[in-house]
Amino acid sequence: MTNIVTLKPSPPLRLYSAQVCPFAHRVRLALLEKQLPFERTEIDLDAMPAEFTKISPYNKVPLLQHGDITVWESNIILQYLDEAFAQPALLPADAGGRARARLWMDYADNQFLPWFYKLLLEQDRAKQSELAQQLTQVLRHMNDAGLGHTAAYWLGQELSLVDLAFYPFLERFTVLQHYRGYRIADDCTHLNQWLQRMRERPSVRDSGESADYYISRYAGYAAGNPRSDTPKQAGQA
Ligand SMILES: N[C@@H](CCC(=O)N[C@@H](CS)C(=O)NCC(=O)O)C(=O)O
Repeated sequence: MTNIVTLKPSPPLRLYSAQVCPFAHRVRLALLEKQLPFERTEIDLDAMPAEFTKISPYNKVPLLQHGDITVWESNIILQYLDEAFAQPALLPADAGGRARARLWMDYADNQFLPWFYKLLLEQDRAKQSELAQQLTQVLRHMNDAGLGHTAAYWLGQELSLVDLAFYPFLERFTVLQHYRGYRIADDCTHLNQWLQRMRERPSVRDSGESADYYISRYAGYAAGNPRSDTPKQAGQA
């Protein structure tokens, strides 16, 4: 007897995004890595349309709609996509590995990116130099504990959600270099090699922007006037 399996077509994916936003960039990367077709609505962060604020509980991008499911918060969207679309898997199969991945994703949001925003927003030269040192300590931890023992990516030979949670911010370090003279230390060898490896991925090439784009879009941040609440909150953390 033949078993007949009926495959239900997946409803379309719609991503509300903003090109400049590193959190939305995470989600675009995940969709590209999983080769999922999606419709994209670009949101003007300075003039959010009512159609978006009606469905967005925090009035922030990214927000994903998948049929009648709405998901927001970039790291939650990444995990949703990995569970809803199994291949290629972007989280380890075992509970310990998944916990490790989630701890690094939490580190990206709560330990790493506040320093990026603090340094970018700070106007006082002496404080900038202290913040640069603190950021370097965080990067050294990522270099040693995150990447020091792996062959290619954060969790091993395969790309994972952890790589996608960190990468968009590292792509925007060009802004720290331009406005604050900050460079990732040469002796963060693993981090620099990982960055190079990420830049070679088609998903990164297809979703990224030029240094000039970021430098112009982040000029207000560097002058201490971010357009979004997140950098202000991170800067106060
Ligand atoms: N924790 C959120 C942060 C998202 C976020 O801050 N998005 C910014 C753009 S990068 C935004 O939509 N800001 C609009 C506002 O604050 O008015 C996530 O991970 O998705």
